Amino acid sequence: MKKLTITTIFAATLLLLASFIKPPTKETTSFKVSGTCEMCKERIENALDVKGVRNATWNQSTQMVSVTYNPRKLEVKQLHNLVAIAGHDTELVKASEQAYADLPECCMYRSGAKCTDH
Ligand SMILES: [Cu+2]
Repeated sequence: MKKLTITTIFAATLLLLASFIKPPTKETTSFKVSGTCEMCKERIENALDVKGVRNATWNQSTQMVSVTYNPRKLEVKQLHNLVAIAGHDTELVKASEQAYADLPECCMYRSGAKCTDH
């Protein structure tokens, strides 16, 4: 009987420890993403609309995107890559020349473009 109790306590302790070691399923990260307008905002946020991302919001005036994601499914670097593939430079990953060239003219943030009509 006593042995059983000790085994139970041991198992319970292990379970408790395991629950602490497990990484969380929700984390929020913020990083800089270059863009010029509402169209950029939509493009950036759509690029981050993937499995494992709960919410992504880009702020035009601060040039920062805030992403709430599941760190068990995605790594921060992948979030940067998704944005870069859509044509926008992040503070870690630069968009390829091709991806950048595919942007509408008014979204070409590298040349200091500013959209005023939308
Ligand atoms: Cu734009």
